[in-house]
Amino acid sequence: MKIKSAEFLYSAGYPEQLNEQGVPEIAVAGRSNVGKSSFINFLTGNGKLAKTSKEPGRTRLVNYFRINGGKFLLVDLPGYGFARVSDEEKLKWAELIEAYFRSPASLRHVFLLLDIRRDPGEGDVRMLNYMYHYAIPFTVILTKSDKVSRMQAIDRRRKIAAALKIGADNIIVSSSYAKQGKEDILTRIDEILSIDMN
Ligand SMILES: Nc1nc2c(ncn2[C@@H]2O[C@H](COP(=O)(O)OP(=O)(O)O)[C@@H](O)[C@H]2O)c(=O)[nH]1
Ligand SMILES: [Mg+2]
Repeated sequence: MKIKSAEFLYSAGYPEQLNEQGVPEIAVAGRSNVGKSSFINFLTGNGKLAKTSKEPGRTRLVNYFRINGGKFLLVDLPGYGFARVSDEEKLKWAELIEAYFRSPASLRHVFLLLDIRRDPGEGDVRMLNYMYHYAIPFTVILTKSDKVSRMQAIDRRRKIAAALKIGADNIIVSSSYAKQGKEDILTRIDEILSIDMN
């Protein structure tokens, strides 16, 4: 698959604003600052599509992007694990995320992003549990591989696979900065979109 066009469609801040377009959706999840927005920009080849930030925790919205004129949507989910948020905001986040996962008619797959340098945290495990609970297929993407050596990357991939009790072949190593992993991810998207849902 080649991503030829990508455009911002809309944002949802509340469950009522989630709006299925009848087009397959692939969601991008992960803690704030893991590199979700950068990942979307990297994949689509549009550095300005999704807003990236040095300051974590700013995106509280579900952002929808239309790929190749509506072949599928990439959905940038609000991040978790940011320390400086109120309980009220955490609740709001959980309500929005659960509402999103609960109505998965169009949701085909989740890319769960994890920083290659960190062991999976509580929020990551909770996100994984959502996916098991709602039976949503997922692929783990390790981000920021430019921060480690090739040898370390292999080791981190194996360790994270063991920690999550998933197969290492369900984990793709990537770097938006070093432009690593794109072919594997696009191939995975092809596989996801080719699965017959009927
Ligand atoms: N070294 C490195 N930094 C990255 C990479 N991707 C994103 N970042 C940085 O990580 C920070 C958070 O990125 P962002 O995409 O906004 O994360 P989000 O909160 O998950 O959407 C920013 O400072 C990015 O420049 C990467 O592949 N390598
Ligand atoms: Mg973001």
